[in-house]
Amino acid sequence: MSAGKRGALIIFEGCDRSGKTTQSRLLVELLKSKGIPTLPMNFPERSSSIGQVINSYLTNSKDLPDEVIHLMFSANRWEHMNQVKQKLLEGTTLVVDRYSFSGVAYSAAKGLDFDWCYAPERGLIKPDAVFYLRAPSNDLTNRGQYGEERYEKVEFQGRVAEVFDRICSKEASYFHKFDATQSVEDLHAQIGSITEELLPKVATQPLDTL
Ligand code: T5A
Ligand code: NA
Repeated sequence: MSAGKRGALIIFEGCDRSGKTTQSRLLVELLKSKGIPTLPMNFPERSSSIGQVINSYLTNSKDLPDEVIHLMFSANRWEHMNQVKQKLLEGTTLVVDRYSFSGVAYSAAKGLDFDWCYAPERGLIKPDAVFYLRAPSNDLTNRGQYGEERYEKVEFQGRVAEVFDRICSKEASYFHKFDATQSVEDLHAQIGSITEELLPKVATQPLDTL
């Protein structure tokens, strides 16, 4: 890509099994097929030492106070920020499965204060677009492997969805909300065309922070 043109930071958000991984993989394939430098990422990034603690928490082998695991999820994003910034400035578009909004939604759904949850996310690179895959939690329980991790309970997922909705209204300028019960192909077509319109627009804009 020519000098001065940056990549876009694109995020997928939504409840467990809403289809984020499926859609982010398809979007990465589409952009790559058009010759656009693109990399997938996901949070939590479970391979770092912080990520390994998060993984043992999520798989129920380790217990931590709600505040502590919240800050670890945030620290897991912060430890990758230099890399994110460098890739974007090099012209690589990043397609990221979950980000700060999952951090806020899951912790606020447990009863932690919304603003307290948002505070450690301030200063992270602001996404150019968030694709929010929304579905009633009852519609997601029959999808593969539901129920194996700590948060995969219908009632809890309902509260998570309420916080995602609240964030979506507050951050409406860059949130795109989709009915996640649509077919994989229909969702991909809509997400692909929004992304292709977005990339040239943001390429000359400076990076912003949350
Ligand atoms: N968390 C995360 C926090 O609490 N704080 C944080 O800061 C962060 C970043 C792990 C957990 O961590 C929490 C949230 C999570 O509970 P994770 O590793 O991203 O997060 O794992 P999950 O989100 O639980 O699970 P998935 O990522 O596997 O769900 P996806 O990616 O939303 O769904 P996907 O694409 O894997 O699809 C699930 C199933 O549905 C089918 C797929 O084939 C698959 O079988 N499917 C569809 N079926 C019908 N119609 C469609 N449109 C479909 N799309 C996909
Ligand atoms: Na996922």
